[in-house]
Amino acid sequence: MASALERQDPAVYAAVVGEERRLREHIQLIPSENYPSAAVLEANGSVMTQKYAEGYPGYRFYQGCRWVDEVEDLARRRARSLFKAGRANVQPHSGSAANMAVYFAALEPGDTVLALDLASGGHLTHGDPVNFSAQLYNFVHYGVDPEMEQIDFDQVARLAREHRPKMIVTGATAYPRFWDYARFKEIADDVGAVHLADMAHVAGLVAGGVHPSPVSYAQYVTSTTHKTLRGPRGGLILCQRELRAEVNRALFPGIQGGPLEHVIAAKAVMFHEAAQPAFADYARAVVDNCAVLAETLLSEGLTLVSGGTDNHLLLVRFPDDGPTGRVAAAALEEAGIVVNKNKVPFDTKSAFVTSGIRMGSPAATTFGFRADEFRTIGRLIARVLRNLDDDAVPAAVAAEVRELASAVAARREREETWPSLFTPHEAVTPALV
Ligand code: DSN
Repeated sequence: MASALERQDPAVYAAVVGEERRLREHIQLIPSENYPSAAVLEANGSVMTQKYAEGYPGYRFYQGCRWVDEVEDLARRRARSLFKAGRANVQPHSGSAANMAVYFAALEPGDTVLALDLASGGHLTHGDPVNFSAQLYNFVHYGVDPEMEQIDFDQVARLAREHRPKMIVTGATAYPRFWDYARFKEIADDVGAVHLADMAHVAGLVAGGVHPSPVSYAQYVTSTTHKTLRGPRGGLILCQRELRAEVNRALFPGIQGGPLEHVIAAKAVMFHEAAQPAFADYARAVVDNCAVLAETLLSEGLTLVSGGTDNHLLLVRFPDDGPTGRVAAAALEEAGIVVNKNKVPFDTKSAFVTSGIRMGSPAATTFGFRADEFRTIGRLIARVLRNLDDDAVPAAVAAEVRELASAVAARREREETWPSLFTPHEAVTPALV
């Protein structure tokens, strides 16, 4: 029996099936993506999408909220317990909304904020000129030092003393090293700033105990829920108990209307999964696999920003006379290896071109790739990058990638690895086969 979607809307159905194939046949190395479990997907696709529930559990503007209250409360409690946080708000639709709510709660327009610059790995919402954050607040940026390509704490301290920011923001979208949150707290305390730790990239590593937690060093912690945490797309705010009322008000009614209760249900499932001992094994494997990928790329002669990685991601820097990130990422996609072009510290090329590519291990580790296979992936990447002028190479590598991915998927299914992932429509819809 064909699915409702297949019968009713073949065009959308075909796109979904195409995406499922891409997710099974290509190697996903974009470090901000992951494969959520089948249970997370089920909650995300549930009837909870239907309900208007403006407000918070127990204080809603609509009747009929018994079950969405239940699920949102569960999500909040699980988030607090997972990260040992004072309070949790699970309503942000995205990381961007989570950051905006914290800015609205803690700052006045025009206030000064100190954050990591985009070329050093900072997020758009950390004061990139094209983003609302830079338009509403006076962002000053710290960066990495040119030698080590790691956070330059002397610069952070100097800029903090010079500009007396009201807030210091930590966290990045492309920084391959640990965050020393304690050191940032010292600097923030020295100048009377509050500390917002945006742990979007490393939240799953924090939950799994393989990256320091910012929670006791920051008044506010924001995150997305779909990266290393492996949940549905969305955002999260954690804060100290006494800051809760302002944060909640800033998000709703300040920024958002009705919460996405289906996504909140899926977040609740994800928080439960992330609290399991097996998730800590997953987080450890993510870091170990990324280290293997880094070692392999280095041994193949590539240059990595900061010389390597402590976490789930790495950045390849191309020399001035080498390929651009745009060309390299496109060639790798043709070879079935999905990465993204990315600026590297002190990059002179635009964000559309770039001198680097970013990749990481969270999604491929969930899919079932192990250390040896990450070594193979590293070699395949190097082969593509060494032969950008040879049109035959991407297709040859793509065939190897398909074979490798299919062997890994078969092993995953045979061993029933936790958690179970999506079942492709081909497997449940005989009409398609
Ligand atoms: N765009 C996101 C990323 O890929 O890292 C930033 O959160």
